[in-house]
Amino acid sequence: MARIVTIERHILETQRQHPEATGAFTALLYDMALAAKIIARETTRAGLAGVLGAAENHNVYGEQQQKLDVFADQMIFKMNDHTGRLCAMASEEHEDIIPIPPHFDSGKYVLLYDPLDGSSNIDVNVSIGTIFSIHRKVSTGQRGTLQDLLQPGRKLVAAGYVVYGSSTMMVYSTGEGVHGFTLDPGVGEFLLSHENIRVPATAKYYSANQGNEKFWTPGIRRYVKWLQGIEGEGRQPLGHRYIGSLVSDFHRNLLRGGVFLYPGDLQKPDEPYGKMRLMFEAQALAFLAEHAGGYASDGIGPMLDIQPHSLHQRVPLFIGNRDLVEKAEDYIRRYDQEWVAAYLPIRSRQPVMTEEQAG
Ligand code: P6P
Repeated sequence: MARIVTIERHILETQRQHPEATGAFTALLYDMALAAKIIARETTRAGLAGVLGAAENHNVYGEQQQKLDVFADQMIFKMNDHTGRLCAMASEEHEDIIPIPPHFDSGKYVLLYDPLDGSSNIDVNVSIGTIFSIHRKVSTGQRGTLQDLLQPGRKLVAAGYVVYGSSTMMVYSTGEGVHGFTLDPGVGEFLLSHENIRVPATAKYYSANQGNEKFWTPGIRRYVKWLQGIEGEGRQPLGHRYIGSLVSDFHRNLLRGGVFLYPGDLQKPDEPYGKMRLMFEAQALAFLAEHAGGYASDGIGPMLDIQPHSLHQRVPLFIGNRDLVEKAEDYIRRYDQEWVAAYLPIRSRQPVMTEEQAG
């Protein structure tokens, strides 16, 4: 009989290799797994429990919040606010840093999360996902500050996602490989199903919203033609797969090989950075991609080396097989100087923090 490894057991075994790691880190990952099980249950019942339909309030991007969004956001907060493991949190659904309530202890990690990415897909029963990442506290004060959140991805201690699809899977890494667990609803446990995931050397797919082609820069247009085997000598075309739910597109490309791209463009010259959120989507997935042998870039350089300047900073995202992502950087270097000139000054902005926020 195959070894049955629950996520708890796997986290503990991984942590044993880090004697300096306290149980807090293990428990924090366990808490995320528990939140995922509860969100999975609600997601499955979404069509039935009257959870569907837009909530009256909107999120910071002006997007109508789906009730399941609100539920997932609150679930993750309530699972983590009292444990004493975190000194602060940040959510894609909240404009500012989420402090730990003063009557709870403050801990040595910060948690950033997108509670339910792709929420516009809820009503049409398309897979959606939760994305999370964990940084160590670096500020000197008692409680967490913006300085603890605005760290480059290279400093992450862990990241992961949950994909609520045909089955519910949780994929995470603490820097020791990328591991996938599938939820056995009968038992209510995540069981190890994909140990040490590596991006396949040969890619099968590219993922892009072709509906945006009219707005793409010259370099991106040529790059996608290259992916399609139209440009470039004798290339085999990649299949086009685009679900419109980042976690699902990323997950498929991680397992089958491929590249996901959401480029910036010059529709609005002062907003050349595209749609993806650095702190709630791109950093976490870039951490996983690199630890699975892949790579992630904003088209200029490694996503993990970008020094964030604001919590809701958006970045272009190219992520998947390293050779495919680096090819995107080549095309941008060669053909998109105008776009680069518009984007670089924004990319290199310094964080704006008050004395207190700088910890
Ligand atoms: P578009 C969902 O809203 C999301 O943030 C990601 O999950 C997804 O990859 C992307 O937006 C889809 O965006 O503009 O192609 O619909």
